[in-house]
Amino acid sequence: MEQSLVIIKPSGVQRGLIGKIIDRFQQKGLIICGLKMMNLSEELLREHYAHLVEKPFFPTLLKSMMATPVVVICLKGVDAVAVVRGMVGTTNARNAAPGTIRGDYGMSSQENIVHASDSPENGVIETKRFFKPEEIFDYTPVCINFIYAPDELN
Ligand code: IDP
Ligand code: MG
Repeated sequence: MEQSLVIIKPSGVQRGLIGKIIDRFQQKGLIICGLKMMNLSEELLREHYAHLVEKPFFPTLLKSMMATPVVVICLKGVDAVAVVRGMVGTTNARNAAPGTIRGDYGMSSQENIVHASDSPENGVIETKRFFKPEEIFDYTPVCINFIYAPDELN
């Protein structure tokens, strides 16, 4: 199964959406294998957003991501990265489809409520970036055979 790293950003924390966002992923059938609140350092954000450090909006993005603690979540599932990205919606929340987290709760490109890994490789890298090994839990929900058919669970 794939891992996806989700961050409930300060925009989601301040807007009181932590519970609603976690609930959506649980209801979908994704398995929560890590969950905690933390403050993000500039050093960690420069690594996490390395592809954006030269962008003009990077200083305000940094400030925004450090405005309050965030909630980091590691989700597990078959094709979890694509499933979670689909549930999150496009970067600019104003254009995000209704039914997605950004589409339902956001009005901004920057203040877009959540982060989600963009590839299976980054799901693994980002989980290691935000969680210690002992903070990730490998367990199987008792209802696993009602989430997936046997042939979907390799
Ligand atoms: P993603 O979060 O949808 O994967 P990325 O391009 O990886 O989008 O950008 C990371 C984050 O940087 C976005 O979620 C958003 O908070 C911020 N960001 C991206 N593009 C812009 C922009 O044009 N203006 C302001 N903030 C942006
Ligand atoms: Mg991204």
